[in-house]
Amino acid sequence: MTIRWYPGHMGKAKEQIADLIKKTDVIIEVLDARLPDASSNHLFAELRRNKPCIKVLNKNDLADPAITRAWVRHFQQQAGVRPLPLSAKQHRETSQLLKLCRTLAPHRGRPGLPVRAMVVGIPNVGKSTLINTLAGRNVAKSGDRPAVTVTPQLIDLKNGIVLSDTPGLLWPDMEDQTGAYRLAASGAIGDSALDYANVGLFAAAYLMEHYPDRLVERYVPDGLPGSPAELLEASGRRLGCLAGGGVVDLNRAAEAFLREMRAGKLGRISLEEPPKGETVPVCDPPSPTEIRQPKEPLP
Ligand SMILES: Nc1nc2c(ncn2[C@@H]2O[C@H](COP(=O)(O)OP(=O)(O)OP(=O)(O)O)[C@@H](O)[C@H]2O)c(=O)[nH]1
Ligand SMILES: [Mg+2]
Repeated sequence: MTIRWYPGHMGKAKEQIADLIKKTDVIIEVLDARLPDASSNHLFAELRRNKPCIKVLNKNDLADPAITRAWVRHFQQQAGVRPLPLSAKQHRETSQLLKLCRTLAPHRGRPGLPVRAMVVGIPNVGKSTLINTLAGRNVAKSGDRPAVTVTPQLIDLKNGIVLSDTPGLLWPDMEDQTGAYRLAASGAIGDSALDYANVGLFAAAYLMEHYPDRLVERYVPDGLPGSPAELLEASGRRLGCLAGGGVVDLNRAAEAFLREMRAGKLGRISLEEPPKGETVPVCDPPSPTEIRQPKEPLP
């Protein structure tokens, strides 16, 4: 099944963002650290032109640390881009972002002349959560489903920085269907536009190839089965997704499997890696705070 999701409010939001960007000093593009390329909307690169851009690799607490380090090196090669992995719920990590905003807009940040930073990204990557953490209170509505924010909102942090929260934006033609399936697996696509069984099979196939031990540990102690469908059947049985007669309900099994993966129950997992064989120029390594791992044990 082809995945495409471009609900009505996104067209209007695109125009509003294009307008707002003219009065913006720094663009904060929030990506999902588990799928930084699939969660990049190339429209933002076009709209921002030469303005400085911080690419926040959010949900870092859920992503594979080694792969995130490789993505940081990848983004360091892009002109005008500063990558910053973090977890939007962690206040200490997000404060780095404000420092970086001030550094990138040195001509502003004074009373009456605040740094104007716009937070953009695809749906459900954590834009509003990030703003709430930076503000220290719930000023923007957030929730665990895509398209919670549908209109832009300005938030004055009263510390020389004004943020704008914006609706998550996708693109109408999803030609890259592998990317679309990664987005769906991560939770960025509305339920109405996807078929859970297919997305679950896609995620199961990827995890069987890249993280087989995690699957064995959680669902199949006797060893990996031969196909993604059999894996979903085994996980569905473990998670109690049964239809009549003790048969596993594949749709429910796929939904439960994705829910577990998204919540980090399988440990820290990334769904894509930077292009192989990339020549990485010698440059400053990411600062310890950029690659610091959370101290909490894996779920
Ligand atoms: N584990 C984890 N969850 C996060 C993080 N940041 C946000 N979330 C969760 O991701 C979900 C989406 O967060 P939102 O802040 O509403 O995302 P958004 O980008 O504003 O989404 P839209 O408004 O729909 O575009 C919520 O359930 C958040 O709790 C993070 O760093 N780690
Ligand atoms: Mg939002």
